[in-house]
Amino acid sequence: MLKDLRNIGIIAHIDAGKTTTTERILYLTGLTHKIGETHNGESVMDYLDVEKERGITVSSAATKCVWKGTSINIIDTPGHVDFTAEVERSLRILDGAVVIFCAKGGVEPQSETVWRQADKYKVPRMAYINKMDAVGADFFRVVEQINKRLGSNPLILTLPVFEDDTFTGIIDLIKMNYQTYAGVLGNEVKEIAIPDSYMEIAKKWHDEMIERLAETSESLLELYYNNEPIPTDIIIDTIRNNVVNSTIVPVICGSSYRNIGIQTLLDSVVQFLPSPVEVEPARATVIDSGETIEVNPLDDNFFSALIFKIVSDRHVGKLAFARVYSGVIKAGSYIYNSTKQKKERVGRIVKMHANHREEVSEVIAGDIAAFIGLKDVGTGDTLSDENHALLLESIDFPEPVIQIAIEPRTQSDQNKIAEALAKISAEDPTFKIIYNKETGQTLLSGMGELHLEIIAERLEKEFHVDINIGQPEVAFKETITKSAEHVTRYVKQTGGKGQFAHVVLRMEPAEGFEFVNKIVGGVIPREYIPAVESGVKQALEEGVLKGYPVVNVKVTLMDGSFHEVDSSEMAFRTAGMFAARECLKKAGPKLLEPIMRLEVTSPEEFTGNIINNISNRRGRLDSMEMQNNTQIIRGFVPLAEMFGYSTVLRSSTQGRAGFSMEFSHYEESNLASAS
Ligand SMILES: Nc1nc2c(ncn2[C@@H]2O[C@H](COP(=O)(O)OP(=O)(O)OP(=O)(O)O)[C@@H](O)[C@H]2O)c(=O)[nH]1
Ligand SMILES: [Mg+2]
Repeated sequence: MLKDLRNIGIIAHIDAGKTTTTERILYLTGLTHKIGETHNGESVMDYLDVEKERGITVSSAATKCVWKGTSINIIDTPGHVDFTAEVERSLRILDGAVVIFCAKGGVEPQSETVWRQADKYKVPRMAYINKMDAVGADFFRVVEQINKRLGSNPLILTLPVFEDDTFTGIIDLIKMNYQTYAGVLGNEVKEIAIPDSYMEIAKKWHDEMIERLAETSESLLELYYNNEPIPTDIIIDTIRNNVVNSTIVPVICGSSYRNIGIQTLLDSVVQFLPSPVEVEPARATVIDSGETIEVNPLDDNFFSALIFKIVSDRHVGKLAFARVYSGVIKAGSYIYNSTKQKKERVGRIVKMHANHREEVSEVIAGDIAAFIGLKDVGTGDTLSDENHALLLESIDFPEPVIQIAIEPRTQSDQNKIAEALAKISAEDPTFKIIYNKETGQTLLSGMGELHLEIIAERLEKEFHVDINIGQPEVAFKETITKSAEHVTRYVKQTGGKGQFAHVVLRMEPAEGFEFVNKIVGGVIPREYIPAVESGVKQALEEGVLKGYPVVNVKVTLMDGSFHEVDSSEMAFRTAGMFAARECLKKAGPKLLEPIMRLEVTSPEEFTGNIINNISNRRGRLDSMEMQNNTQIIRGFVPLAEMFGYSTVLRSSTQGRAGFSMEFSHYEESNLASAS
């Protein structure tokens, strides 16, 4: 039954305990028999070698478990900013999220980022305040930050209990009891009476919970006014309705490391987060009519699914992870990839349990599975019925901002490298490869230094290629500031068959890239138009200023002519390329550079120093705020100025300030010249 299914993501800043929590879930739902800790490199969710070595998650991992009769698909995501795309793709296809906060660190900049990502995809969510066992844990402070900094409406459902300063369990404000844990790794929940010393605070927060819920439900309000007991299922239903509409964020707490609170977390996922039938239906465009429709997860519907992740597996080849939005797909059947406009066969279908697979014969609407056997498939592709070809909304990925040059050490590495890079880039949409024909170098661009470091490490360890790696550099881009036109006549008569192509292009500033064909009356035959577009795209790969990729242009093919004998696709591609390059020169080309959002936390005494330093780095201040004697300084800085910042900040503040930085946007560069 679809109502007994949950598709959820675990999202948070780095080290909040996402993987630790997921490991506990696997243990309690009987999928693993021992718990693997991330810091020992034994987690089953962090199964890549680089993850085990570093104790961090770099790639989202999916797993499926069953809790009290409800199936839960869980995606554990990475917290580091460099892997934000992993969060993006997961949130795009999930129905709910558990946002984890560290009881000590509270709402960190990256917590805000993942929160906004969840807002963007309207993902209903609940909050789990983890690490209640840690020194300095402060439950109520984090709740307040969830309210103030995230602008959301937290509703406390559990309270932490400490015995002799040790975190021992939680008070369930719905059941009004005290839960402690016994048995092997906390697998038994003991539900006992609330300790006397906690009775008053428990009552206070129970009443507050009921009052707040009464504001949102008439049936609950009526019982409340008449002083009648309120049945648990009415409380639960009311919370769930609020969660689905994102009007309330239930907050629970625990310590995953100490195995406290996980059962309540699982109960909450089942009780409060929506099933695939309770969320807003997905929207898709019907290819034939261009009309937008809602896709409902009914099994007798036509088939549609979105590919959200590609993993190349040593044994089975490409694994394409899909969320099925409607219909059913059986192993061995044909699908239509409406993004690539290709028919392909789904050989086998598997359900993932971290790195272990279970083969299934079919997958139904609302569920998540991985397909084996698709060849030409990429992240963001829609699969559908050929007779009802649909396009689901794809996934947005941020642009890479940092690049490094790599060189193979030997000729044999040269051959291996291209294949390895192709595999990595098929998995990772934020990783781009540019071959520089002149220098023979390969430029890898990605989201940050850690991202590229990990790719280089995978090349050496997983693919056994020896490479020399250059220093990280900023990935600039180019754009234009005004419109321009150019006429190119590409004519060559050198004996034999000549070449002829004549195009008139217009280029203007735009959002993203757009190619418009305004040719009428067949002055350029239809079959040559894609060749012109491909020539234009080729020209845009290297801008006319410094050879950086050109973005944000609209190119219109206005006019042209052809020759019965001498015209060819090749000639039109070349003409398109020439014309686009000339347009670029005339259209006021400008360099764009990545601007980062910076947040520095520091003791107040260093504020002046830090602000000066930001402005010396061509940065601008955005806001300042005091929080518990800590100054928080937020601003925007060009990435090009930020290499080595951590050392400077450390030495100028005696190591007492910290910072975080993430990509914000590209901006016109006022650098005289970029390297
Ligand atoms: N004291 C304490 N430590 C915890 C708790 N939960 C997790 N940790 C520790 O915090 C560290 C990070 O935990 P992970 O589960 O790897 O964190 P994560 O959120 O998956 O991190 P990334 O995937 O790298 O973003 C590990 O050393 C954990 O053992 C907890 O409840 N209490
Ligand atoms: Mg992790």
